[in-house]
This record gives sequence, structure tokens and C-alpha cells, in this order.
Amino acid sequence: MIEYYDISGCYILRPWAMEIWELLKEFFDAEIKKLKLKPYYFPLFVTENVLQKEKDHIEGFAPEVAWVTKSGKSDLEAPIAIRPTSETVMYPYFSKWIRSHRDLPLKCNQWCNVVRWEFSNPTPFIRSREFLWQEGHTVFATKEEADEEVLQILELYRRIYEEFLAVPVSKGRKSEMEKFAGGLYTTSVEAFIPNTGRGIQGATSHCLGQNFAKMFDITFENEKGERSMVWQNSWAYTTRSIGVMIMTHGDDKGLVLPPKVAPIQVIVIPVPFKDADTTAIKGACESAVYTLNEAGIRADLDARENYSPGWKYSQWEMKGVPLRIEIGPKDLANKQVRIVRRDNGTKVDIPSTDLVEQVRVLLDGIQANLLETAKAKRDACIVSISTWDEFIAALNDKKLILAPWCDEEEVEKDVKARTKGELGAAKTLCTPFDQPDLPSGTVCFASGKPAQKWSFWGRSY
Ligand code: 87F
Repeated sequence: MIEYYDISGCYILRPWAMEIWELLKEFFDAEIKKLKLKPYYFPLFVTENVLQKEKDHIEGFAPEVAWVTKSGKSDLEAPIAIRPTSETVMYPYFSKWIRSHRDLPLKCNQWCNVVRWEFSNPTPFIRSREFLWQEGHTVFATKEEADEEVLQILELYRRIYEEFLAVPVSKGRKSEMEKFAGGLYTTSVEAFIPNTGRGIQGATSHCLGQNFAKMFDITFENEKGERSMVWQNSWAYTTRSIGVMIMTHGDDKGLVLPPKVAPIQVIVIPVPFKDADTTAIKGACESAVYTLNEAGIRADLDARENYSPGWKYSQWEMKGVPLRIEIGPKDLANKQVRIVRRDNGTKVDIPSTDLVEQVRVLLDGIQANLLETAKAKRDACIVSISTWDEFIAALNDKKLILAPWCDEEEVEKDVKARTKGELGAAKTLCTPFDQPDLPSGTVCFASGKPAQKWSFWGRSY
């Protein structure tokens, strides 16, 4: 999927990764176009002056901003930042473009790269210094419209994870401490990696409120002829989503790809035993690939002659291809093919006439099985706790902790401080929209004050 590069935190994304990204993009782009989002491309660079405009926004992020200071050997007149996100790049122009209520809503999306000069340990897909994403930036006349869109986009992010990547996620709202500081509130989809016992943010959908409208003077004349401040959202998902998928499904043989994002869904491998009619076998393989391709299934033939079938099996297993079709002399004689599943290793022989239908059933079955298995594993890690001791025990046990919380920032800070250690501190992941019953009289696990809500806590990526 990747190649390492000689700059720490930067990776070459090879076709096996980029094709997955393109499949996700194809789905998401079509969905947001239904919501009337328009494609834009804004420049990579931003001046210091504009970048610093929204102080809350940049505060805390400043160390991660990368700067261009030279052209050739001469210093630039003023350093230029490389976008870490594009609020400050776009919003001066939103201010210029929006004059009247007739200019609203403004719905802009761009697919691009961003740079954040991270210092904690870089990991391919999960934490890289340059990554790919889509960033949506929308502007509305009313808060109601903005609120509604935040959730529409969050639902699309849930579908990316659950329907495409087969990764179970929880939709919820970020705490005041964990939200995007420049915005009003932040919603997210959160995944969990059982092996490491860490939560991971899958994507975020923010309501920015009117903070940026104030800083960048984005106003419009409403129907009554009065100046009004706009309401804004911003939202993104990144190539990190591929990393979450890899960690969720991978096994000791390598990658396990959900069929909906597998660049190759079916690999066809000829198995020419000694003295077999290799031409006929190759012909049957080519015909199987053709039939599947015609039916819209991503199938490919591995006809390489310098590798044995066994070697090919291992390689395609490592690459995570959902189905392998083997065709040998016996299959040819019986007008059948052998199909092997990557997710559970089961083998079936099916008549060649049923090929398309059976492959469809198997691919759908794998897609469903991966999500179900991942969900069962994730759910087995969720524990509801009520006391501090239970919290610490669950944390040490790598659990995804659901805890009754007073929702006070000071308390979250305190929990962070009290759990600081080699593995990193515990924090809130989100307050899930799907709330269990909270009986009156329930107290916060950390402060003993009345609990306001159930929130997910844990260590995170
Ligand atoms: C790093 C350096 C400078 C995150 C940064 O989540 C600025 C930032 O603003 C920064 N890291 N952020 C927050 C990004 C907020 C928001 N932007 C649009 C999103 C979704 C897409």
C-alpha cells in the first residue's frame, strides 16, 4: 500500500492504497453533490497575517504549521504557510462572495492534501505529516440549516466506515475540551481498535457557529434588508480512514479488504498440474474474469508464469483480496471453479454457470461478516462503569469505557492528569447520540457530582 520516504511522516501511497481512496471518494463525492456541494480548489499557501486571524483557531495548532521561507537561495519577503486546513484560506473570499441572502447557502468542497508537522510518532495512514482529505465548508443564513447539515454529513461518514470499510463507529458529540476550538460544537464518528485498546476519531463534522463570520466579516443582507451574520460548518475525513480499516480487519496473513473497497475483489489463478491442458485452463480463467468484469465485479487474472499457484495464493492473501478463484484440470472437467474466501478461509466448488450469482452472494456475505465480526469484537470491549476504581481497572484492561459524567471541563482535565503515563492519558472520545438510560441520582465517576450524560472514555490515537 505504501512505500517509506526519506522525510519522516511522509509516505508514498501506491495504487493499492490510492484505489481504495478513489472508491471512497467516488461514493462520498456523489453523495455530497446530491446535497448541492460544489467542487472548488483553493491554493496550498496562506499568508501569516490571514492564518493568524482567528486566534482561538490557530492557538495550540501553531507548532504544527509548516512554512516556506525561501525561493532558491533568497529569503521570501514574508514566510508563507502551507495549509493545515483551509478555513483561513477560504473565508476571506466567502466574505467577498456573499452579499445577499440570495448568495446563500454557499456549499464548497475540496479534495486536497494538507500538511501538519506532527512530532509524536508518525504512522502510515494514522498519523502522517501530509495527508489527503476532503474538506467541506458551508455557509447558511440560519443555525437550523447548519445544524441539519452537520448530521447529514456525519451520517455519510458513518456510511463510509460501516458500509464501505466495514468498521463499526459511534456517532456523537465532542466535549468542550476535545471540540475544534474555533467552532461552536463538534460531532464525530469514533472507532475503536481492540488490540491496542485505543479509540480513534474517524471523521469530524463541525458547526462553526458565527465565530469565523465575525473574524472574517462574513455577513449578508436578509429578506428584510438587514445585515446578518452567517452560520458556518466545516467537515472532513482523511486517508486515516484507510488505516482504521487496516487495523480493524488485518490478520496474521496480512490485509483483509472489505469487498466494497477492494481494488480487486476476485483474483483468478490458473492451477496447471503437470501434463494438464494449460491453454484450456488459461482460457477458462480468462473467460471467468471476462464474465465477472462484464457483471461489474472487479476481477483480475494472475497469469504470471514465474510464480507457483501457492506463492500467488499467499501474495493475494497478504494483499487482502476477498475471493480467490482456482481453476485446475479437475475444475475444467467438471465445469466448475473453486472459490476461497479471504475472511474465513472456507472453500466451495461452484458450477461455472452460477459464477456471477455465487460471487455476488459471497462478496456480500464477506462485507456483512467483516462488519459483524468487527462489531462483536468492539462491543465485547465496551464496559459501563460507575466508580473511579472501575474506570482505572477498565482502562488498564484496554476497554472502551462508557461512564456517567458531569460534563465539566475541569473534571476532564483532572482525569487526564490522573491517568497520565507511558501509554498516554485517558480522555473523552465522544458523548454518543445513542444514550443508555441515566437513572436520576447517578453520579459522575470522577467527581461524584450529578451525572449529565454517558460518555465514551479511553486512550486514543
Ligand atoms: C493544525 C495546524 C493548524 C487541526 C491544525 O476538522 C490548524 C489546525 O485548525 C486546525 N489541526 N485544525 C482543526 C481543523 C478543523 C476543521 N477544518 C476543516 C476540521 C474539518 C475540516
